[in-house]
Amino acid sequence: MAAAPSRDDRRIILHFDYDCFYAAVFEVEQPALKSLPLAVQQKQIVVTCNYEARRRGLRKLQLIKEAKQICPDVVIVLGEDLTRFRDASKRLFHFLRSFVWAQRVERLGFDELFLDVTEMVDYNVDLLNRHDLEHSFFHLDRQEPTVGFDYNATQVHGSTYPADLDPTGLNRGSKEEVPGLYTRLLVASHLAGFLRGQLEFHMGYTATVGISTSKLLAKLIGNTHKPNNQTTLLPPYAAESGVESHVVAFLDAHEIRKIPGLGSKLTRKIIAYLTKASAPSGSELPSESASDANGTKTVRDVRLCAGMGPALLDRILGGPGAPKDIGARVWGLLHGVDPAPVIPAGDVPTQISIEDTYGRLDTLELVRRKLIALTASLLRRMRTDLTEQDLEVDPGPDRPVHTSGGPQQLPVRWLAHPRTLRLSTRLRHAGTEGGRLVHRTSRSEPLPSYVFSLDESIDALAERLVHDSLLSMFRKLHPEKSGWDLQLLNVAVTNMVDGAGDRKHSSGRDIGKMFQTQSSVIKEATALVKDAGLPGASPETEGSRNIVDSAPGDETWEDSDGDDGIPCGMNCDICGALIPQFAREAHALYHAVPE
Ligand code: TTP
Ligand code: MG
Repeated sequence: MAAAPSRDDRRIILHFDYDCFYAAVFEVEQPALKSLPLAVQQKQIVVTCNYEARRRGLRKLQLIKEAKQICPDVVIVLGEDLTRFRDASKRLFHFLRSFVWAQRVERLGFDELFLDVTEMVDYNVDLLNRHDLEHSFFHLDRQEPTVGFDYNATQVHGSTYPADLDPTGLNRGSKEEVPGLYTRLLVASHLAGFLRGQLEFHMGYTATVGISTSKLLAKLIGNTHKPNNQTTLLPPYAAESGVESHVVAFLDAHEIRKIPGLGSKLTRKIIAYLTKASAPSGSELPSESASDANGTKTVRDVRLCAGMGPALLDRILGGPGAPKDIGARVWGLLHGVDPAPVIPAGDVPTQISIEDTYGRLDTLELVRRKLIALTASLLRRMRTDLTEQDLEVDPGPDRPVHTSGGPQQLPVRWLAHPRTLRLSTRLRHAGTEGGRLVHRTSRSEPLPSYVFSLDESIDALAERLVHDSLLSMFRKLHPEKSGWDLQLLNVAVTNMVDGAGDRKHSSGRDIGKMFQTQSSVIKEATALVKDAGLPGASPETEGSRNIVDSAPGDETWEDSDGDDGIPCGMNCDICGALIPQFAREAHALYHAVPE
């Protein structure tokens, strides 16, 4: 067996997974649902259910019919419209990110986050008073020494792996490891506990958190204690005289297909090889199809297979299209070595657009109604994507317990102001203009600043924007009174200008004033919301014009779902809908089950 790959455990990564996310979104909207068994339905499937339902025997990806048999009083809510989940996901992302220095937070799907808290943890480890660890203070802000929370640095917060380790026997900085890995993970565990408390107190959501030194390990270790819990993977991470690496011990029991980054194709090839290798006459490298590649194999099975190491993995997995270092990379993953960085999500999208297609749209009244509906969706997306919760208010106690009555609401402010409003249309039958085939036509005009008012209802603002701007833009695009047969309408805001001059970007200064509870701060924050978009947002007098798009197809146009910063997933082969990676399994079932 080849040597274990070398480790680099300088980073500290937290993985957040919100508990039964879709169900939690409904529970936050209607707290009365919390005590009832609740299932979220897409087509005939329970995509998720709350823990009360799970206690009564329901589980994710069950048929609705089955769920009703097992638990006749289950409350079923429809979850096919993803808007509320996307909105909640963004709110939670902005909230948690505001605590993290340099905003090093990556989103994975709607309900998972990776936080790189290395800097915050190292800063706080340096400040520990070794003589009085019990009364430690975690600094959330380098500039404001009073901002933070008290904690007891003699013990790890929450669950650990292994569960029953005597901390006095722990390696606290041998040559093989990053010095003080234990202390750094311990300090990180308190930060994780604090963030979970804040998430629950302010937003009403609980999460399951993993604490380790890479995205892979943080994600996997988090899964070990669910829900509303956290787990720290304790050192030693590298094997040392007489002591097994906890990383290896932890990963060994995992099926290889559960290792993030391995993917189903690689997993199949490895299983095919192992199956053949363990057969009595197995000598040649087997072809994937020639053997039973459906069995399950653990990380341990692979690690201990004769001759296993980067070179053999290269032979098993290499081939046309495979990365050159595939063997070393996979060998690393099997040992929990995952150098993938936490990639911060972009702050705000460059534009937001909403569109819909229509079977028949040939009167101005119909166009007006459709425009109002699209504009209302657009304004809702703007409020979700372009605002953030203002944290300059009292965050409550350090680890508050969320009681009934819903989360504490924080005021919001605009992060950016789009300056331009764009309307695009597509006729059912492409026309020609100047001899070119025309697919879409667009018109852009300055976006009126009243749309940034957070006091007015979205419906009222949508009507006003359609009445004042979009209808006249439409008439300029289609001067004929009728006779057009529209297939598509798209309303967009573009030309994004950073609207938060007061926004603090790095080093946790967002929360600099967070612990100041004076009402003056709250008043200031509220005033900010009211002002946002008014002085700064007077639209530039950009020339209004019709833009003709003569691209060969519509693929050059932004997808209405594509600019939200979530890894997009793939288009479904059957219905063409864009399905996030995590939802593909459910979506396939969705088609498989009769209406
Ligand atoms: P998960 O994190 O798998 O599930 P969960 O958050 O509901 O439950 P847990 O507490 O066990 O983590 O998925 C996140 C959300 O994604 C889930 O609430 C519903 C949705 N989802 C789908 O739409 N399709 C799927 O196949 C799965 C698994 C989830
Ligand atoms: Mg989850």
